[in-house]
Amino acid sequence: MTLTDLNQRFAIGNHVQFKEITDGMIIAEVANQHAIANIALQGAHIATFQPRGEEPVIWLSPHAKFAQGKSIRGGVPVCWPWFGPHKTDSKLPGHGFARTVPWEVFETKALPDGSTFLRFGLIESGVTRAQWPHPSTVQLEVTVGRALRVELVTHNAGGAAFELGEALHTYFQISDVAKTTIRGLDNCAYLDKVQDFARFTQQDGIVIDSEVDRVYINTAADCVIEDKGLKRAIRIAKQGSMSTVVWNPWTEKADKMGDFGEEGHRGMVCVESGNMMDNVVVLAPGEMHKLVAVYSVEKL
Ligand code: TA6
Repeated sequence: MTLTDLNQRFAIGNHVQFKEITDGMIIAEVANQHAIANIALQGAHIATFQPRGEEPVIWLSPHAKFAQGKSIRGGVPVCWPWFGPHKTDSKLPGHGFARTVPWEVFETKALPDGSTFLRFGLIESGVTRAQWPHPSTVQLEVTVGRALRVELVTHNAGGAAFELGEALHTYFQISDVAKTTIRGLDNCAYLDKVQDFARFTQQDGIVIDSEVDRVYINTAADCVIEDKGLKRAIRIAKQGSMSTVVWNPWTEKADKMGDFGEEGHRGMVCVESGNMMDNVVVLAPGEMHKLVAVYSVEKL
């Protein structure tokens, strides 16, 4: 669909407009009384979200590359239909292919409370089918309001069950890691990627003073990012998710990745709602699975 077609069919006054940025990348610009947001059609990737009168809630690297087939550093990358490395084929992309392939717009709607609803669907192709032979659909439903609600909906359209790994790999903007504590995972078991996935149990809040890369399992709990610098807390509420990943690459890893910017890792933390490792989802034929995350700001 061309940019003109997109705007003819799905633009909503000055609430939703589609723009081409670089390299043929198209984004949906969303602006309403509650918030502003930008969503790239590639990967249905929410790149920014900022409630009016607040600092941005979602972090986007100043060095994020908006290029065809490349993952965008920051925002809400959709990890699907697997999380982390592919189980058997190391040549396949980490975190699945969904975030780097084209998605299409199915629906946009101005809601009665002034929020904006958008629904996207992954466009199947030879590229996706070669990596994922299971007949299935995946859609992302986004509601931009005072809070940001994201729903990742998978449907097994085939005749055989498949195993699904997934996550909303969300980067949150913070004042500084030294002023931030992540709460909600006390007494929760986790696998520590930094220590070869050894298993531990979380005691108290999570303070980040080195690389943190942990998969918390069997938890449906909300998380709260307490940011003393911005005097705010970001609440991450979720449904249909039994795993939470907490990640900060710290200096060495961030420098190696090359798209965090100078000390960029200090201004972000990933708290990712998903289902992976012990919590992968087995979807029976005809079954649908919904992963929901809602991001909201509270005063500290
Ligand atoms: O979610 C944490 C993680 O799995 C880290 O281990 C690191 O690989 C991160 O994802 C970033 O992955 P990406 O492919 O987006 O660079």
